[in-house]
Amino acid sequence: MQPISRALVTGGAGFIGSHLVEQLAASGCRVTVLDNLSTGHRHNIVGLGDRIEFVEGDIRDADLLDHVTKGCEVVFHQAAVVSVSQTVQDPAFSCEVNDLGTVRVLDASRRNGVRRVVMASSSAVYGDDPRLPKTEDMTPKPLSPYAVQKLAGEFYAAVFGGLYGLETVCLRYFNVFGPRQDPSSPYSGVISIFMAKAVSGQVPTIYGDGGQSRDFIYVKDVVRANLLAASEAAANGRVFNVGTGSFIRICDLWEMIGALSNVKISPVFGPPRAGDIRESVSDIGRIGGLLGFSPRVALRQGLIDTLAWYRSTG
Ligand code: UD2
Repeated sequence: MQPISRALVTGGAGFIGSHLVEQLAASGCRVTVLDNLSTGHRHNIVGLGDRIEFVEGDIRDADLLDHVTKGCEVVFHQAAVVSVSQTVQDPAFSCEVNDLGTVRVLDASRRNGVRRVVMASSSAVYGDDPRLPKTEDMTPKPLSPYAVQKLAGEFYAAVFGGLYGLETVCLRYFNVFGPRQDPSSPYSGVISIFMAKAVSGQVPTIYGDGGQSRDFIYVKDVVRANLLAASEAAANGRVFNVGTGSFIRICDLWEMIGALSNVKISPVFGPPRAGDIRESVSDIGRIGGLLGFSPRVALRQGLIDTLAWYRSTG
């Protein structure tokens, strides 16, 4: 992998962003973190080294973006309204952040000679297409403002490549988990919620019958996918799934977390969540073939490491 000398990470104080910042700084890269701290936390990047500059601000601020993209080789665009439900409740606000903000990131990048922008997209763009696994050439069927916004970001990325020659790569994340994922909202990732319940001996709620499946990928593997996307020539202009190609059902997930944390708590079952997708699993042939990516952290090991982190902070 080519070393990156200078990078901007939008949303760098958030869950995925902060792991990316940590890895970039460890490889010798100078990193600017742009985060408005709406869901990120300063403490996520404290102590990660003196190569990191933190700028508190918003991706809708064009002047600020102009300033922070100057001299950057790569921009990792992670900042977004990440809750699907929040975009359902407030489509206009989330459109401003996720669409206008993304256009501003791309625009500042091309004006300041950034070589490549790596963008966080989502498996949400597939909607409930019943065909499995999800391959990048399926026609997207967005079911929420969030999915539309992420898909629009992908199209803008392609257009900025075609019109201005800006290199872009879009990564469709499946369900990402790991340390620093905040369990405090009802819309937090299920693993963060289940971990918090297991650590505090509380009863989890499973929405629906628990038979729904997800492809969970450990955050450090997602970081590696980002670094490959930034450096590999073959990535330019492409969209990639970032998952493991495997899945687990939600009821089995709770059993596994219960066993790893030595708790025997039966979950309660609530009504299915509106808009919940039943089955989700990625095909990772494209990212494997073009970028040589395959996940290294098995679900069980990732859960063990994540549990240790929740124990240490809880
Ligand atoms: C994930 C992403 C979302 C979007 C979407 C694409 C997260 C946090 N969200 O949403 O941003 O990309 O994928 O489709 O990664 N569940 C329970 N009990 C709980 C919490 C959740 O049963 O306390 C279930 C939930 O009903 C769902 C599954 O667990 O079936 C996963 O839920 P999630 O919120 O972690 O992620 P998801 O797939 O809805």
